[in-house]
Amino acid sequence: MRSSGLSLLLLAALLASALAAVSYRGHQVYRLKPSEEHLAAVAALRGRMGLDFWSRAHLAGHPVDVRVPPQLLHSFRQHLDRHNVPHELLIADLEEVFQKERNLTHHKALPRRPESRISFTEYQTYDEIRQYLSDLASSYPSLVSVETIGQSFEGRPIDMIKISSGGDGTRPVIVIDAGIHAREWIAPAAALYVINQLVENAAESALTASVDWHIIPVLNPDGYEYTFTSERMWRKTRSTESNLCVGVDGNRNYDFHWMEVGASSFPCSETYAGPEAFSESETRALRDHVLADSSRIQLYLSFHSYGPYILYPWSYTAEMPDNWETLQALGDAANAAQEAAGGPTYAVGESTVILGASAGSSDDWTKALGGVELAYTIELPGGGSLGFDPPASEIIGIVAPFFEAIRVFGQYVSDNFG
Ligand code: 0X9
Ligand code: ZN
Repeated sequence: MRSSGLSLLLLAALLASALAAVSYRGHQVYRLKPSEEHLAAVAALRGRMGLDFWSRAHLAGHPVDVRVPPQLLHSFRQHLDRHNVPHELLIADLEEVFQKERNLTHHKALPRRPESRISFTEYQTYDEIRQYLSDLASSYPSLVSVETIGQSFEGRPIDMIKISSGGDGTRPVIVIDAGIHAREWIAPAAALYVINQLVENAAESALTASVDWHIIPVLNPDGYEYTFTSERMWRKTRSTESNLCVGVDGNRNYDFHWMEVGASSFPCSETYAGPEAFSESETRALRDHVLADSSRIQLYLSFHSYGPYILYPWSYTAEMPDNWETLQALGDAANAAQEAAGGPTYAVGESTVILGASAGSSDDWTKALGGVELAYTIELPGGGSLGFDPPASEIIGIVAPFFEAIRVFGQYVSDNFG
């Protein structure tokens, strides 16, 4: 009895430690500000194991934020000094940032607004998001349906909400996904806000009058869940094809110029492209949905963080796509509208020109092989001095102006294809 009680205790302790979240105690975040002459020194850091690049930009003049674990701090700073790379310390202790945020979230006890089923004063878990979508389907049966477009590696359903006010199934469609990168929490939050406005705000009904919206708020549910339970800074899927490291970068896994540039074949890299293109069930789910509805889909938006940027293909070359003038003008109009509503300035442009190359991304594939002429990756704003993680109190201030950009996209599709 005694020994079984003891072993139970032991088991509980073991379980607790296995489930305990990864700590970022002592991790610092630096903002590098490279000019042309520093780019090589910054590039040399990219391959270094253990450094976590939060910004993908690798062009002069673009700030690059890097998370540095304690054991690498010394050599990292040495490298910066040796090459005179301008930099500043953005976050002195990342765990403190997360700790503060957790305390706020636990103590907030803000009443959820009774008129809405969702709040934008906190980040939603995967289960809460599923519940919200299914509540909407029950409450608005003539406008909303929810489909599962696939299963994640660990077997979680990947939900897509279809918002359609009618028609005979030939209306133009806008596809939006978010959360392929697990830690970019503001992206699913923005997708949820779009859903919330399109469905629950009667004043926005013009946006659904002649256009259908297919929105996947969490394309990488395993990774997203994992960032809530274990490792806040997890980016990739949770697949285990490789026995070296877990996960594949979903935004390098699409089969268009796969693995050619700006992607890694090393399984432990944050930009690991996978053992082959479409190795991940999550990217296959998006692919299969796009192909199934290809003739109707006029616009594709993939939500990420952080920028702010509105990017269009290509991400494998700096060459412009044929319709770049349309893509640029529409992106500019979207940016202008959200700016007028108090949002920040999104840099609008071709992805490789703005950020550098990253082949195998979803917008490239969707445009080139999915038959969708208008494809964008939108990098929502980060948390300023907090780097990646806008505190929950800032969600609404980010997503509400951003909706004005979505309105421009919706209006465009309605005017041109509706
Ligand atoms: O690296 C990425 O996948 C994106 N940046 S993130 O910080 N969210 O990881 C940039 C994607 C740029 N590529 C395309 N627009 N295709
Ligand atoms: Zn991303």
